[in-house]
Amino acid sequence: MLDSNKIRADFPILSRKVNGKPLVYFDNAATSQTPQQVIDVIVDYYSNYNANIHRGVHTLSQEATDKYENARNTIQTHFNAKHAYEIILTSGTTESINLVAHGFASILDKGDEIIVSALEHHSNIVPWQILCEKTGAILKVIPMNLEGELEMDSYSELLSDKTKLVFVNHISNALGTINPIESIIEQAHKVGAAVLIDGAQACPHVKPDVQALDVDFYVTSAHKVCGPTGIGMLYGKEEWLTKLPPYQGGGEMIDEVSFEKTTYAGLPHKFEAGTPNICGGIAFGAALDYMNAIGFDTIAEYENELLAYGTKRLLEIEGLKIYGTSKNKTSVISFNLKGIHPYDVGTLLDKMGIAVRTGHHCAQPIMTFYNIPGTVRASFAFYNTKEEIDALVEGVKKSKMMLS
Ligand code: 7TS
Repeated sequence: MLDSNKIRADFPILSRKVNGKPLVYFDNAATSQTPQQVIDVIVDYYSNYNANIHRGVHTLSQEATDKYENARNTIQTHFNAKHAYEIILTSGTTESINLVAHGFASILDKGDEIIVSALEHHSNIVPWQILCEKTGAILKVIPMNLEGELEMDSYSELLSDKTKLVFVNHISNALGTINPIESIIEQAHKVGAAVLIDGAQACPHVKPDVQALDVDFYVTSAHKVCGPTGIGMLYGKEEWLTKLPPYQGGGEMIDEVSFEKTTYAGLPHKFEAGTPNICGGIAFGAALDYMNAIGFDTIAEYENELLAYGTKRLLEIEGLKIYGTSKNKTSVISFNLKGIHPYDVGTLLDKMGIAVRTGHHCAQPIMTFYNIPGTVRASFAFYNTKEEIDALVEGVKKSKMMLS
């Protein structure tokens, strides 16, 4: 059982006020908050052993290198990757996807097909469109239904021996739908296509096992799992990472450099040019340690309770419609009030200290599908409470009265 009072005490920001009211933070899908345990790790790094890594013989550099590589091991264990060198530390999900898309430019031929889903964040759409422009590959889209689920029959029909790559999010950021990635991966592999799963929204809620999934690439950002911004990871199977060309050239990613010919470093350094976000990498490891100490089963059980309670309570409000009604979803509730713009609701909620996100959530094709400008999105984390959901419901009721 999750002790929310004890957990909330770990997050200093949760006791601040916004506009004179206690903060109710329901924008967790955009970024999660940071516990003191992770803040302490960041302070410790800059207070005690800030140094560049992989290159100094001095003590500070060695301490920083050890902690950074330990963090990579923590991430490897968390995702159950076979090798630590299959974990590439990047600036986040967006960079991880761009790295793979860049690499596939040298693999795809004109007329090859790549498949995306209708439920994607822009960062899992635009890099592939750029790839198609470069290579002449063709982008196909798995359609969605009104519940916000993927049409799996259509997916099966889209697959063929022309399909080279499929990229789908594990969980939709705009609607919370949990996609059937096991089946998506299995079917893609049957036609010889590789699969990239965007786990940015999944990692706060579940613990993916990349070997059990047999996924080729899995990407995420630390700031969604109680870590800092500007750091994330790309898991790639060794065979794929070996095949892909480097993404950026620079220091760290080379073996030997001359003006005649440069040879590249082995994994993971081949994809880690330049001085990385050292403190961020170490804090990413600490954030996963923090969440694992609570336990992902405990987190999921608690968040499911919040989702059920929030859904029931919000639906008590007349004229409120929820977008994304799959039975398989996480603690994200996207909604609108009839005849009222989501931005106006979000602005009034902020006056009451309640942080939600409004707009298209970087998933414009979903909004186009529902023919709406955007939604109000309340996304719950394990440190939220039912009392905060009550405050949201009261806030939405008040907003409705003021805006009708
Ligand atoms: N993919 C998904 C599914 C996401 O939700 C996000 C960020 C990204 C990719 C990009 O992650 P980044 O860390 O590289 O920026 N999603 C959101 C959101 O829903 N609101 O703000 C950011």
